Amino acid sequence: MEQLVELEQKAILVGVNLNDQEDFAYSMEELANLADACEVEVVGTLSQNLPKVNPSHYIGTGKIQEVTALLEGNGGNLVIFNDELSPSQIRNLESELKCKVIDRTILILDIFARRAKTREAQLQVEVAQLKYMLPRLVGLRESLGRQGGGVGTKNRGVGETKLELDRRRIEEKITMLSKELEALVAHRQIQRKQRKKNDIPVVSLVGYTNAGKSTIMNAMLDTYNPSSQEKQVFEKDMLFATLETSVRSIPLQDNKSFLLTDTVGFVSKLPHHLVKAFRSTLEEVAEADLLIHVVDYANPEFERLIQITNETLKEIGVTDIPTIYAYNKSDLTEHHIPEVQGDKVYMAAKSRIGISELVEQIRRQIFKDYIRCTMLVPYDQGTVVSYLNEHANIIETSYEEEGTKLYMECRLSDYGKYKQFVIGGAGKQSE
Ligand SMILES: Nc1nc2c(ncn2[C@@H]2O[C@H](COP(=O)(O)OP(=O)(O)OP(=O)(O)O)[C@@H](O)[C@H]2O)c(=O)[nH]1
Ligand SMILES: [Mg+2]
Repeated sequence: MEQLVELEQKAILVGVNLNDQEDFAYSMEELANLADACEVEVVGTLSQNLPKVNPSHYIGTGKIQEVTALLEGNGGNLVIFNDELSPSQIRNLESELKCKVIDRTILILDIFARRAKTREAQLQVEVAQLKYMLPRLVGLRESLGRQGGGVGTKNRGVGETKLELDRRRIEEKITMLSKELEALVAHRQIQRKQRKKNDIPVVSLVGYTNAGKSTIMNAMLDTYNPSSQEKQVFEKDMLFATLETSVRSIPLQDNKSFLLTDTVGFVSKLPHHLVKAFRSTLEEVAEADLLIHVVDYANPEFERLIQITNETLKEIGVTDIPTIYAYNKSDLTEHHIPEVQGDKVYMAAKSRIGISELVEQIRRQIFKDYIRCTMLVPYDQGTVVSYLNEHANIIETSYEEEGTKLYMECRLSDYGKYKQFVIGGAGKQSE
C-alpha cells in the first residue's frame, strides 16, 4: 500500500527544556527541519521549562490547554513532540488534544522510510518502525482511526499491519524481515572480507547529516577518478540524503589507492532502534582504517554536532580509529581556505577547495607502513614484477644480468611477502 490520502499536515511543535539545556533551541529548530523533510508545515511552537518531564503527559497538564489553543488558532491537525513519548503518554495526549500526536522518533523513522532506496535500507527501517510500534499498538490504532495518512503512516509494512495485525503477527513479521536482512548483510560481509584480503586501506566519511560527506566523496571522485562519472553519489541539501553505504576506489598517482565509504549521517536523539537496525550499514565504519569526520563549519552549533557524532560513533562501537576533521563549508565563514591545522582541514567541498590538502592528510595516515627498498627479481618470476608494478610505487627499474632490479616504495605486507628478493635498504617512507 503506497501513501494513503495525502492530507495537508499542519503541526504544532512541543518541546520540554529540561533544566535549561544549552542546545534546546537548536534541537527545536532541528525538529522543524525534520518536519519539513516530511512535508509537514509547522504552524506553531510551544516549549516549557521543567526539571523533569511529566510521566503521564510529557508536558505539565496546565500546558495542554495552551497546545489546544495553538491548534485551534492556527488550524493545526498534528502535534509533534521533541522527545520519544511512551505508549501511555501518546494515549493520554491524544485523548486530551483530540488530534494525532507523534514524536521525534516517528518523524525520523518516517524520513528514513521515504529515503530508503535499497532493499537493505528498506528492511532496516521497517524493522525499526515495527519495533517502535510494538509497545504502542493501542495508541497508534486510535490515532489512525482519527486520521489516516500522512507522516508516520506511510511505510507499506507499517500501514498494512497497523490496523489488522495483532502483536504476535508483528513479532513474526519482525523475525521474517530480520532473516531477510541477515542474508543481505552476510552477502555484504563477504564483499568486505574480500576487500580486506586485498589489503587496500579503507577511509570512511562520517558526520552529522547534511555536513557534506557525499559532496566530499564526489569531489574526490572528480579529482582522482574522473572516468567514474557514473559513480557519483547523491548529494542534496536535505536531512538524510544518504541512507546507504557506497564504497568507491580513489586511485592516487603513485599506485597507492584507498577505498572511500560514504554512509548515513547522524542526528541528535537518533532513535535507538534505528541505530540498532542500521548496525550492519555502520559496521563498515567500524572497520575503517581512518575516519574523515565531516563538520559543517558554517553551522554555529558545529561543536555540539561534533559531540553528538562522536557519541553516536561510540554507541556503534567505534572508539579508537584515527580521525581527520574536515571543516567543510568554510566558504561560508571567515576562515581562510584551504588550511591545514593539526588534524583539521578547513575546506569547501562544493567548490572543490581543500580536496588535495585533505587527501594529503589521508596519505600521511594510511600509507604510514610503506617502506623503501630495492628488490632483484629473477626473470622467471615475471608475475612478481607485474604485481609490484601494479601495487607498489616503482621509482626506478633497471635490467641486470640476474633479473629486474626495482627501487620502490611498497607496503610492509608486500615487503614481507617478497622478502627473498630484497637486496637493499628497507627504510621508512620519506615524508
Ligand atoms: N556552501 C557550501 N555548501 C556545501 C559544501 N559542501 C556541501 N555543501 C552542500 O551541503 C548540502 C549537503 O551536502 P551532502 O554532501 O548531501 O551532505 P551529507 O553529509 O552527505 O548529508 P546526508 O547524506 O544527508 O547525511 C548540499 O546542498 C551541498 O551542496 C561546501 O563546502 N560549501
Ligand atoms: Mg550524504
